[in-house]
Amino acid sequence: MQIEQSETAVSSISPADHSEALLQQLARQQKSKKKWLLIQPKSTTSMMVDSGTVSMPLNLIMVATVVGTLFDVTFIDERLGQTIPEDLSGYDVIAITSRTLNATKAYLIGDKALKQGKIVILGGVHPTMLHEEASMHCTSVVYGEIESVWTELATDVLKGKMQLVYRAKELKPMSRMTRPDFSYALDSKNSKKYSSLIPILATKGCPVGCNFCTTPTIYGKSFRYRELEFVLEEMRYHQERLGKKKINFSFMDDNISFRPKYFTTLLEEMAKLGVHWNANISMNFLDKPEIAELAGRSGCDLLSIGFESLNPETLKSVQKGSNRLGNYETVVDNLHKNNIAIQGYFMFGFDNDTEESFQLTYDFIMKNRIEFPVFSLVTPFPGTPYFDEMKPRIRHFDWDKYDTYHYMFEPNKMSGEKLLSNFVKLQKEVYKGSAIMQRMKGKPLNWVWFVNYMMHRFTSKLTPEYYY
Ligand code: B12
Ligand code: SF4
Repeated sequence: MQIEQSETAVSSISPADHSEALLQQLARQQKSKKKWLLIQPKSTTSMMVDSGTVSMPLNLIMVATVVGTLFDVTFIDERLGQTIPEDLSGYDVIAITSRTLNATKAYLIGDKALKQGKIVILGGVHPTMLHEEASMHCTSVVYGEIESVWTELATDVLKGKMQLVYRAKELKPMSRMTRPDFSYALDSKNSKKYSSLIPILATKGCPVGCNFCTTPTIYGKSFRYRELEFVLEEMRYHQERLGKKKINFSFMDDNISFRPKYFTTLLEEMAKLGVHWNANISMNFLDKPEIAELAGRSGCDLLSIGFESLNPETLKSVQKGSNRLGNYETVVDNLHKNNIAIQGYFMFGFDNDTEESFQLTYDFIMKNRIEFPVFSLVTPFPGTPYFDEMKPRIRHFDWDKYDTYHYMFEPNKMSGEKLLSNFVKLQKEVYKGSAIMQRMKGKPLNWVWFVNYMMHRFTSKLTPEYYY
């Protein structure tokens, strides 16, 4: 197939060329529907993030849902052991999602598909942040969400005339977001390896603006949300599909509590549905006991909180304005009183970190009985202000290592060796049998115990060499 590619770096699409009506007309003229192969590549990381039970990729499911309105879709998730065919002749478009940790893999697939003359589309966080790099391995890059550029992208696929980058001038309201069609993932081979948690999205964006996070760069200060009724309708749909009330949902939102009124109304409504849920959340208003009480009543089992650091200077340096050290213990206490477990994220390797930082963190975790502590090494992701600041000091630009478990730069107040030996020691200490018992005793017998068991096995084998 002959694919034309415009010379312009970013599409400047005129509404006349790309109206919805034109798209529908072109779609009707397809002799047979064009075939898209959507791929979730598996990274090479040896850490637990991409193996064993994996979460359903809501990003690719949403892409499939949008693409499936006009085209035939085949869905491949390499993390489930599904393989990409060598011969791609059965497909017209190969569309790949990529974060930084699987960018190298995504590029390899893209290169192979280009050699076979396919339209190759790259999307996801990494191609968005580094669209010039990504465009060397594809026909087109989608900047940010597919929904906001779909009319243009689909029209061009049908015309066989692609732009280098599709970037929306303005983001579409989330009210126009279609309910994700999970059958793409659930009907695919080995789907039993997916976690039973159902990913769901109520809001997008986070205006907090931490300098190490990609969200403010991609979506700016925007914060959008779906009408509550759509979110609840999606929950009811899954309850009916699975024939039970108690469904476990996992919110994929960047910061679900950013609009307190929206969040508390959502929780009130969820309490009536009898579902269970977990989410990423920033701690800014969890210090209010009534919010934690409402979260518990609405079925919240676990909240993932980026504590990041116990050092106030560090919190200031990364512009994590939502974290107040003085509130940490109150937040934990409020959640625990309502039987909400905490997945606490802690980062090490900041310039202000010293050996003492590890002991402080250990003491905080043990005293406050944090159920599921997650430790990562500070990783400046490309495209963020933090990456630009740290670039001269970064040790490698091999994207396979951008899984937050690699030693990226030497902090100012500690050698790399000391950083890693303390990092390993802390994980082993927190996940040794007696420490697990101290943190978990009396807590509900659920998957959080299992995670601790898995982490125990995993951390007992860790050595500093893992992180180089
Ligand atoms: C929820 C979440 C998780 C969940 C679930 C992940 C999952 N299975 O999807 C959990 C907790 C498991 C997780 C884990 C990790 N995460 Co995370 N996570 C997120 C978060 C907050 C939301 C992702 C999401 O699902 N959003 C909702 C979906 C619908 O939106 P979306 O992903 O943006 O997809 C849209 C567009 O990107 C686009 N699109 C996406 N793919 C494609 C493909 C094509 C072809 C097209 C056309 C368009 C397109 O259209 C989609 C639909 O609108 C993001 C922040 C963010 N906003 O991206 C971080 C984020 C993706 N995570 C990040 C990181 C670092 C991690 C971990 C390494 C953390 C860790 N130490 O364990 C692991 C790695 C997991 C993995 N294997 O990828 C980073 C990645 C940075 C980077 N440059 O790669 C992010 C961006 C946060 C940050 N720090 O900036 N994460
Ligand atoms: S609070 Fe979380 S989602 Fe918001 S900018 Fe900071 S790291 Fe990103």
